[in-house]
Amino acid sequence: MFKRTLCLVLSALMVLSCFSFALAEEATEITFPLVDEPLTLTFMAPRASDFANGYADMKLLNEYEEMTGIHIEWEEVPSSGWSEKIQLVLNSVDLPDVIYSGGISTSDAARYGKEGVLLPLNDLIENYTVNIKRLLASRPDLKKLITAPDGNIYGLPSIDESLSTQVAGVLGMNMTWLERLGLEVPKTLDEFTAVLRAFKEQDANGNGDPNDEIPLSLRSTSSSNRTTWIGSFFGMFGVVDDETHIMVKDGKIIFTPEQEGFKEALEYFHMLYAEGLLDPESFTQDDSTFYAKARSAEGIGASYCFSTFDLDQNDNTYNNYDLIDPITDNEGNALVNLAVYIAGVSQNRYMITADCKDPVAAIKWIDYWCDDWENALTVRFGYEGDSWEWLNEEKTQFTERAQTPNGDTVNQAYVSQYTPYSLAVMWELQDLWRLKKNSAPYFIERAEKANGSYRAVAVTEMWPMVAFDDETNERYAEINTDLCAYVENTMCSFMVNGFTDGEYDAFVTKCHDLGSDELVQIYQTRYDQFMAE
Ligand SMILES: [Ca+2]
Repeated sequence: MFKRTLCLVLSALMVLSCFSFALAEEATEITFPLVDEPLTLTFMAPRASDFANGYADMKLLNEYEEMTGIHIEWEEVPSSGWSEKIQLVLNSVDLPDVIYSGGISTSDAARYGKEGVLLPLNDLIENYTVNIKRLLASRPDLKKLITAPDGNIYGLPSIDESLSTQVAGVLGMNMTWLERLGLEVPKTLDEFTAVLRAFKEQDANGNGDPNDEIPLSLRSTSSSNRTTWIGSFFGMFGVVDDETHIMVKDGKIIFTPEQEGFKEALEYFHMLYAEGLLDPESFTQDDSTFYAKARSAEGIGASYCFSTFDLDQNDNTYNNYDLIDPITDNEGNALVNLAVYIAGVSQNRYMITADCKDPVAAIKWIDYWCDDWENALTVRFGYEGDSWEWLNEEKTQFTERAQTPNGDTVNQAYVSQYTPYSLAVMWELQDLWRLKKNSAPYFIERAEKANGSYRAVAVTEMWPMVAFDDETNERYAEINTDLCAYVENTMCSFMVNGFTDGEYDAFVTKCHDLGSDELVQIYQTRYDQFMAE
């Protein structure tokens, strides 16, 4: 499809070039090339550890280069080190033209925008985009969410409103191990613990070595963000957590370490750690290490995962993983976290810096991929007819294919030869996802499970991750940076080393000393303002 579009566009262009004056009117379609003279732009972007190719070698991006006349020099940063690196870059004099896919917080975007490091995109969107302008007009909720307190938009979001992205994480379990040991799927906290112990003690992977099982392994999002996944588990104790350590309950902002259940959750995970039930690498391993374990003959017992991700990444040679319902406390209550305020919106995934050689070309470059239609699917999944396809001529239904025509399995590694896949910046809105027929059975099962048993017990309120005004943001950053680092380090230390009641009290006291009450007030004021808008 992409090639066909390219040919159509190129031939249309030859005709159109004679009448280029007509394009001075408001743009209603995108015309190529995007520039009159060849242009080179530098894009800084995160590279996932399991990318088959770098951006510069991705076929789709290379074809787009011919189409646009814009050569991209990609400056890749390993995903795991993105947060640290991008802060250094934004504080340096050596800025790329565009910051692609990796993202920064809304408050950082507002601050760097105010400081003139990032360009406001409002006029560029208004005057030079087709898709972005149209979609923002149709989705005022999105526009409100991505607009900084000063009225400017400093970053474009990447949007994936597929139903499977609604909740923060789902629990995957090794069904092969359960069957081998004749165990039932656990439903309560006690049953879950009993299963983990059985995994450890009864040679669950069946290799004759009773000491090599990893009953529970967790992913570590990044070196500065090691507890996001484990926070999803805290629902078994009546509280959920993420890297902000801020939640909303009955309209009130709450600081999670002060909530009932938080301490019990840390005690529980320390118990798992001390008994050898929790993978010691849970807070340090990157995705490739994690997935290698899950796919290996030895396998893992359980983990939290994205609902659409297979823990074995479509390779069930040794182990068959499946999703199970949320684990409840022993009274039958469960709680899970939502992914984000508007499900599937990742903010500030495309930012143009003050040093950009050609901001107009840069905004046009991304506009093409944000069409909420075939281009959005293409940049995410690859070519139509290869890794996904329309099921009828009217294009009212599409499906992801399990295999390409070559017989290759369509998985992340395959797709990432062609496109940035999950790191692509695209706008896939709900209306597009409603056209999808799922081919791989686990997609349907997982989406249903996530939207059934998980969504049913998900929190109903959430901090919308909007930015603060400049003055507030300075104070917010002063408190938040140190406080979050302290909470994060202490959580990891408590789970690994254990803690006494006195040490926990000292932890909460130190959080107060670091300004947790003022931080809650800062969030509350902005939350009230946002809800009233
Ligand atoms: Ca074993």
